[in-house]
Amino acid sequence: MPTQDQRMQWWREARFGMFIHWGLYAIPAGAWRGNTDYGEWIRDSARIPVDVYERFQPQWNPTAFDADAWARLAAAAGMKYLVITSKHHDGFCLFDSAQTTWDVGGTPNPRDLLGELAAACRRHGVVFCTYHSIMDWHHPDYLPRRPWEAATRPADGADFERFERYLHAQVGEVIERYRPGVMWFDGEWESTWNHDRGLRLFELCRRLAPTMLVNNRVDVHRGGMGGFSASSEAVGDFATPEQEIPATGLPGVDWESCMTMNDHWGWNAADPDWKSATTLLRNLVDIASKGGNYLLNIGPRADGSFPPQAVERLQRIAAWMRSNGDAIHGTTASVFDTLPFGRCTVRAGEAASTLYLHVFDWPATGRITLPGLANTVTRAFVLGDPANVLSVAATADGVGIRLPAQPADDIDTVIAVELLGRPVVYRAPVLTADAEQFVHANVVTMAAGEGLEVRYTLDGQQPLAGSPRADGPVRLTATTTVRAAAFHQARRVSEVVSRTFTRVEPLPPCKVLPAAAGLRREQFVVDWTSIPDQHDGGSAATSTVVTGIGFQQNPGEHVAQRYLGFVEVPQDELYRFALRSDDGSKLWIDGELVVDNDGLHGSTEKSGVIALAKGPHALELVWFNRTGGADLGLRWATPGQPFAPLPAAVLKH
Ligand code: FHN
Repeated sequence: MPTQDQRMQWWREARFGMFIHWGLYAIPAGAWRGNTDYGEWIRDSARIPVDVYERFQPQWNPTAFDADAWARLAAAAGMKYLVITSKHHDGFCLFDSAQTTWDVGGTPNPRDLLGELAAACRRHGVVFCTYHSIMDWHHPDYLPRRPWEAATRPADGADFERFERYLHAQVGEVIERYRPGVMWFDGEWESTWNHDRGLRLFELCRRLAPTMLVNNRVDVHRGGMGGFSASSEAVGDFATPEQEIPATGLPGVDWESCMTMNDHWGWNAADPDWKSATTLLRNLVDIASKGGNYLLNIGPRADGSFPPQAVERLQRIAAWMRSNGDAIHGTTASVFDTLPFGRCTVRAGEAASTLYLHVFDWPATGRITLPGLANTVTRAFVLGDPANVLSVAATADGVGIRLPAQPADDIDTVIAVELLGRPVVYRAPVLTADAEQFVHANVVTMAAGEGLEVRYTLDGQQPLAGSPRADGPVRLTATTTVRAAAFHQARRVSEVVSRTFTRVEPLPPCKVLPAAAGLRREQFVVDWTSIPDQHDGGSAATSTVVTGIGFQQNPGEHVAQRYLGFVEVPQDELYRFALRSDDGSKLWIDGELVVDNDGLHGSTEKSGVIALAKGPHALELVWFNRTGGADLGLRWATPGQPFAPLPAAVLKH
C-alpha cells in the first residue's frame, strides 16, 4: 500500500487538469422552452419529466468526437490530468454499463467514449480520471425525488440501500475498465447521503485501486463551495473549492479549485460569458502560488467537438506553457505572503532552489523586490532566456531585481531566481490584538521568526536598531499607529509592518426599555440563494417568542427566520459577535451590519465587532436554509474573554 505522499505525488506535481462535463444535456445545449440559461442541470432546472428527457438518448450521436484531439489539446496546455463525467446527476452513463440501459450502450452510437479517451490520454501523457455523481435523478431507487416531480414520479418502493449497491457496482465498472487516476465524486449533499455511506464508497475505491485518488466529495463534510472538510472524520484525498480560489492555501492540505471557462459546466450555446485567457492563466498561477491545483472545465458540444472559444483559450495557455511550464509543474506554494507585482511559485532543494516570479503588472520603476529574502542569489533571468542575466541587489527590504524594459509575455512574464539552499524569508513581524478598535485599552503582541527580534515605534516613525524591542505585549490607551520590523544582529531583515489601532466611542443604548424576555422570531417560506436587501418576510408563516437564537430541529428547506429584539450589554465595551450558520445569515446591531455570513454554504462561522455602551441595543438576525443541512448559532465575547452563547437573560423584546 503506498504512503499518502506517494499516492499524491503525481497529482501535486501536476498542478493543472482539464474538467469535462459531457452528456445528454449537451443536446438541448442549455435551451428549453424559450429559456437559454440551462446547463447540465437542465432536467431539474427546466423540470423536464424523465420520459421526456429520455428522448435525448436516441439523439446521442457524437460524430465529431476525437479523443486524440482532446488529449493533445490538454497536454499542450500543460493539463497533466483530465477528469470526465462518467455519470452526472441525470444518471446517464457515458459508458456502456452492465447495470443499466440508461447509458451510451442504449444509443445509436454506442462507442466506448471513455475507453477511447483513456487510451488517447495515455498516448499523450495525460492521466485519465472520472467524475461520478452520487446524486441520480433517473434511478428509481435514488432518493430524494426532485420536489417538483414527487407527485408524478412517486418514490413508492424506492430502496436507497439497493441504489447504493447499484452505485458501488457502477463505480467498480469504471475503475476496473478505465483505471482512472482520480475518482471525482459529486452530488453528495442530499439528505440520503451520509458519512457511513461515504466511508463505504471510499473504502471500495481504496480496495479496488489503492493508488487511485478520491476527492473529498465522496463524504459529506465538504463545507459548501469552499470545498474544505471541517470534520476530522472526513475521508477523501483532496479538498474541492468550486468556482473560487481560497485566499490562502492551507499548509499540509491538498486542494483543487474547479472552475468553468464561462458560466456553465455543461455546454450552453447561448453563454457569451467566456473568461479571458488572461483570467484563466492568472487563475492557474494564483492557485499554484497557493499550493493548489486548477481543474479547468470544458463543456463539449453534443457532436463531441470543443467550443472554439475554449480551444482558443487553451491554445493561448499552451503558448505560455511552452516557455514557462517549469514555473507550474512540480512547484510548491510561494514563500512570500503577498507580492505587489504578481505571484511566486517555488522549486525548493537542499543545495539550491529556484523561485519563479510571475510578473503580471510590469512595474514602471523597472524593479521588483523580494521582501525579506535572506538567501544568496546566484542568477536571475527571464525564464526561457537564461543567457540574459538580470542585475540583483540585496537591500534592507530584501532582494531587488532590475527587469528588462519590456515583459516577455503580456499576461505573465516569469523571472527565474536561482538561490543557494532552501528559501529563507524573514517575514515582517505578526502584530496580534483583539481588534483594530478598542473602547478602553488594547494589548498588542509582536512576534517574528526564530532568532530575530522585533523593534517597533508608536509614533509612526520607521523602526530602527535602537527602537524599543518588543519583549512582551504592548498596552495602548489611545489611537496609535504601530510600526515594527524584524532585526538580526542590529540589521533590519524584513519589511516594516504598520497597523493603526483606533480608540472608539461605544454606541449609546436604545432609549426604549424592552420589557418582555426573549426575541420575536418569524419563520417564512423563501426561495433564496442569499438574503435580499429588502425582505418583508412575505407570508410570515409563524411568529413566536424564543429565548435564544437557533433551533433543535432542522426547520426544513426553503425556509427563513428573522429574530428581532434587543440585547442588553453589561458594560461599555467592544463586543465580538460570532455567527455560525448553514446556509446564509446576517446580524445587525443598532441597524449596523456586524456579521455577514450570507450565501449557500455548509456550517461556517464568521465574526464582527461593534463598540456598545451599557444597556439595550437593537438586534436583528436573518437566517435561511435552501436545501440540505441547517444550522444557526450566535456567540459573543469581549476583549481577552472566551466566546459564549448569549444568555437568555440579555435577550429582550
Ligand atoms: O451540481 C454539480 C455541478 O453540476 C457541477 O458538476 C459542479 C462541478 O464541480 N459540481 C456540482 C455543484 O457543486
